[in-house]
Amino acid sequence: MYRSGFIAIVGRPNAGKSTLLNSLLKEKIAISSDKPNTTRNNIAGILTQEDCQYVFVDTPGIHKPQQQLGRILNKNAYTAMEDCDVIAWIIDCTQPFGRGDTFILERIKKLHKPTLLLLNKVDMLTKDELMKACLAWQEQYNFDELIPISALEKDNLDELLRVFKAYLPEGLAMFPEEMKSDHDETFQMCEIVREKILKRTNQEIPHSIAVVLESRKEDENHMDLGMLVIVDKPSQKGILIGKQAKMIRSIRLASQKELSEKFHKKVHLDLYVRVEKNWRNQHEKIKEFGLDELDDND
Ligand SMILES: Nc1nc2c(ncn2[C@@H]2O[C@H](COP(=O)(O)OP(=O)(O)OP(=O)(O)O)[C@@H](O)[C@H]2O)c(=O)[nH]1
Ligand SMILES: [Mg+2]
Repeated sequence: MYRSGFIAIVGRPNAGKSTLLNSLLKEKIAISSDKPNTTRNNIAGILTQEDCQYVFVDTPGIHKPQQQLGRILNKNAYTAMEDCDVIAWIIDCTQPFGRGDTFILERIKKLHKPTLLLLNKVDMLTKDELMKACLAWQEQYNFDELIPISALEKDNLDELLRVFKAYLPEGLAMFPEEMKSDHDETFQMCEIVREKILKRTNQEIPHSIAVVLESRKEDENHMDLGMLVIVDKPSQKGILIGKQAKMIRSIRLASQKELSEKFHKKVHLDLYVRVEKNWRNQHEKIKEFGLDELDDND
């Protein structure tokens, strides 16, 4: 019997959703970082096996929104939960159940779908601590399964796949076997640059940037890319460029390196920084930067 279906990977920011997606696919599909709300779009990772096609959907971390962008990020995650066959709620098991979790749990209760709780980051806990965490989480809800994993160390992921399969409906593959993700190259390129920025900046800057591809020219061995980095305050532009342009240079070089590796070509990247004041509260801008894919104007 062939099985196929959608598994929504949801949870609070920083729980390890994107790391898990990449570990399951054995390929970098989504960017990750230690900054909350790294992921902004729903990103499918498709794993096709002999008797099963898993469509994992990485989602933005569900959080208390401060801006319109935040509300749209939550909406993206909620939509994935509504559209999936199985919910994989991933939690950072070094953190106790908190207020942020109650919002997610309320949604889960309403959906009446198979829900697996993935206790992630077990590499940070002793066996005793893990046991206590499992007991504490079990009290919150009647989960179909509790599975301890380490997305980073790829611990217990074979077991996780085995369990997921049991909850997927019978059905044919929905995507061609060679298809690994539902996002195009432009998206992946911009995300690589955004990740390099997230890793080098702090506080408001990681949340305030957007990256847009302006130009792409290439031949067999070379690729010339021009990208726009949007910030939402003039002061952020200075920080991003840095003293003697050191910061932007470091972002550019690290991005070029990864882009060259990924696309098997020598990449030359130009970066321009532009201020779009308060863009995170403007729906038109959010859409323009590709962050509201659902576009139902709420
Ligand atoms: N020790 C440990 N760290 C992990 C594990 N999984 C993820 N991390 C780290 O946790 C941080 C957040 O990981 P992400 O995968 O970006 O988290 P996310 O849930 O996608 O976060 P958002 O996209 O912001 O919602 C990164 O620094 C990861 O390296 C794990 O199993 N063990
Ligand atoms: Mg993520």
